[in-house]
Amino acid sequence: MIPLIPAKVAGEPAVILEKARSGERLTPDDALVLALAAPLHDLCAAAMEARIARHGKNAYYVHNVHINFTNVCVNACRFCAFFKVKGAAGARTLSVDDIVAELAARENAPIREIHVVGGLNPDLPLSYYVDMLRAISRVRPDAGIKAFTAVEVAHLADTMGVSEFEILSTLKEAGLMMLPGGGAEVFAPSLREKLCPEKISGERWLQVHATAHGMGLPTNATMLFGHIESWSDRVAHLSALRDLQDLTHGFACFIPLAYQPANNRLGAKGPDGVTVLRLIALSRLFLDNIPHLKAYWAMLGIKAAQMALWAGADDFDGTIVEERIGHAAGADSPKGMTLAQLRHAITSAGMVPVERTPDFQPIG
Ligand code: V47
Repeated sequence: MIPLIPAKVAGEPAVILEKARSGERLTPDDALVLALAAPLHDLCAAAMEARIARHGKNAYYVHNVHINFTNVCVNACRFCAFFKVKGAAGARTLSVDDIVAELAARENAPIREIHVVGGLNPDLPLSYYVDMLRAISRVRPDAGIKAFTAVEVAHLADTMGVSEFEILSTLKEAGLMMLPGGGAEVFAPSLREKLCPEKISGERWLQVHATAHGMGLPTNATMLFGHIESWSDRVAHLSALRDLQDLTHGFACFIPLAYQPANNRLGAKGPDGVTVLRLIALSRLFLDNIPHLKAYWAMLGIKAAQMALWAGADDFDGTIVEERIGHAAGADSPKGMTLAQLRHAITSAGMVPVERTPDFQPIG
């Protein structure tokens, strides 16, 4: 059942969709009306027009690997099934040599992006991160390194007693190309209290991204959805991203992350297919200043991700060898895809596969 729209945001979905079509910016109240009351087909059709105007039928993808260098984390987020307490069974931290060996094992693959994120492991000094970046740059000079969420950057700043600017400058100097969008979750403080009470606030997450943008480091942005948040919380999150983007223009891509419910302490159930499409479409219409919108197949599943390409998404992420965070929480997608499988998923959805770099430059 579609929830009732609060009287203060009551408006005509058709009028609001017309407003979007004419290029007028949607207000958060407009977005809430669309989320709650626009017919799914109309919402997706308008988002599709916006997507076609920006990207035609291109669906971008990247040949990438994921390196999760440590699962040890002091944050213990309730939705996370990936983290381990230090010393617990299954806790593991890769050495820089392990990472080099992992990349060397794929030396013939024309990888363009190395996606690196880890838990907040207090035993790892800043020098470990710097050595890692230098080593990756040395063994894969042809790939861009997208590494370390704002949460990790803030953690390093706190443990080193220096500013986030200093941490980012050091990492950039060592080869960091851009920041991934993880750790944003949902910005609403009352939800963070329940989801991830130990994690940095939404304001601080935004501040780290603003700092990165100011230094010429592009970043992505995520939102974890389909757990205990409401449409108002989702719209407020999108609104905070749009406001920052107006100031910095540094976000390359928005990535709605579909919550996976297994093996964690949160116990909510994850989004259904209609919620996925509504959120993708709404994001395309509302985030008029963020160029790309990702259908992250690892969390959505390949079929829903293909559908998302028809609801406004233009990016299919990558080969992702291998995804661990969603799979620890029960994602039933493959852990990685070959380039041929990835291209096939895109072409069979009726889109045109375009290979890209981490910062969304088309290749070839
Ligand atoms: O920050 C944790 C999320 C994120 C669960 O920037 C979960 O290109 C679903 O941010 N169900 C990490 N999600 C992944 C991420 C990402 C992935 C791909 C590309 C990019 C990019 C960024 O995963 C975490 C958290 O929000 N997460 N647990 C879960 N149970």
